[in-house]
Amino acid sequence: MRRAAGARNPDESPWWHDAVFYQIYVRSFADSDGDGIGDLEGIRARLGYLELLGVDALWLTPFYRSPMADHGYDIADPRDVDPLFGDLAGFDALLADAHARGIRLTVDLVPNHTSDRHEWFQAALRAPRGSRERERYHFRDGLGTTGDHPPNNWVSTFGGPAWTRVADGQWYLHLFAPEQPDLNWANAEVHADLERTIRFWLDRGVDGFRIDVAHGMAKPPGLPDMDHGAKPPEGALFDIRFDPRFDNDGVHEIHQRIRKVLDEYPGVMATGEVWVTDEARLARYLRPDELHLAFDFRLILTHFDADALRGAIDRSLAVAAGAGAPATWTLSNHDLWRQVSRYGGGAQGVRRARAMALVELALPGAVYLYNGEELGLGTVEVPPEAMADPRAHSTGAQHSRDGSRVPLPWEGDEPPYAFSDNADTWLPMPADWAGLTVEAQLEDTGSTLSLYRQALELRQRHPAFEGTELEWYGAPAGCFAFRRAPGGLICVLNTSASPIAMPPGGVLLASAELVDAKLPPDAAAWLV
Ligand code: TEU
Repeated sequence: MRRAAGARNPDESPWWHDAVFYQIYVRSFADSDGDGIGDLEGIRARLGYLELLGVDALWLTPFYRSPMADHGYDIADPRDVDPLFGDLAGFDALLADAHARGIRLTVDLVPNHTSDRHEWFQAALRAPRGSRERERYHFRDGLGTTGDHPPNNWVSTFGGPAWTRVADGQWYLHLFAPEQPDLNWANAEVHADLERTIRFWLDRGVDGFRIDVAHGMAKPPGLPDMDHGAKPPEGALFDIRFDPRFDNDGVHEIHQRIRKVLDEYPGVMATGEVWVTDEARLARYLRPDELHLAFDFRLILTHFDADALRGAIDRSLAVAAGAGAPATWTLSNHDLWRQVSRYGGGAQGVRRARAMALVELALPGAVYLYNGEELGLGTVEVPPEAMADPRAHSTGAQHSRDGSRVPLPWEGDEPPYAFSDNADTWLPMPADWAGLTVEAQLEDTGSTLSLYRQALELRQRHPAFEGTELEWYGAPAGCFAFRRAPGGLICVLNTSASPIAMPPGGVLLASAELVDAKLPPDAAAWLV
């Protein structure tokens, strides 16, 4: 039974403990004004779809005032809506309508950096070195007699040096694009301004935040060089032992301050984008006075292999349990290849993605879906001349994130599939998506959209999903089976090449048709 937004029963666990969040990449969801770019009114007009799909909450990517160098992750004013996406009144209308449908709304918070067009950065450029204006960012003199070498050897996540030189010869730090200068979190004004932003959106009624680069913000004293030759342990990302740019201890004090503000607003939460894979270090972000949830990207980084997936699930559960927080599962977002493509693409990619949807939605904890995964969309090959991602521009087309950001197909047989009434969408839409539109899948009981709808409904209503414990069964090679306790849901995954017999029980849902009561390869099933 859906719990009404804002009306939480204090005896129950908080709503976000097992919520299904749906990430809306605002540019790509639905365009209401014909400029070929998605907007807030487009989302409002499609809330009925989201209710039908059965998600509990939305995460909107940044829709704030921005020159859009990184499509909104470069913010010039975090307390206003960019005219491209609408206005504050439109935001309030969207929020009210979402709540009226029982859907909560969370928004993106980007504390690590601003846009280079933010008034603070513009003032810093005009001000002299050593000024209060420059103190809000990381300005430094360069190395060498003429100062024309960057202050240290850090590289930007988007490629190239993490430093850009300004007119008077100083350099400023940007861990992302040059248009995204890093804020100096040792500066009190920076703290005060984020608090203002948090209160601004909470006072309007949002239910929480997704915090961008939540392992960033704090920088090590003295900004020591990174060791470009050091290799973090297999699978690890941004390991502080090898990379001083991220996951510095000072970040936790920042999260504690954020949490203090959030705690003044009952029922609100924050999920951190924490690209830290070391278990103990990740768990620190989930301490009771820090983040409520933190994405664990292990599942995304794991290939379609039952043993490897089981290992990833176990590690995520252990981190969460150790921290006393729910696990936070996700299989895709706007930065990564869509799961259909990661698992091999084509029909096989779709089969595997459907199987993994059932695995993910069977797990205890919170789940984040990324818009379009419920349609089985793959990552699209965007022609180089159409690429819009700053990462593609600085590091090459193979690193473009555009292919996972193509607008969603709603209806009809050809682009723009009712995403917009303008055929010139901000990224071109493929000609072969007619079979993948919402319209084409809605009435088709075998469609991926129908699978997600059924799965979400069962997850929300069926008592088998109760409880936070998970027990593994013995299973044939290439397969796994787990049971939720005390609810009793059994989830079986087959990544092997042969059909497998299933444990006794009635089948609630399967990602593929059973063959002689056996689960085919590249499939998962739920039983009770
Ligand atoms: O991403 C931050 C981030 O750490 C990712 O770029 C990560 O390195 C990558 O996905 C791993 O492959 C966030 C946003 O999600 C992204 O869209 C922004 O471009 C970035 O921050 C800067 O704000």
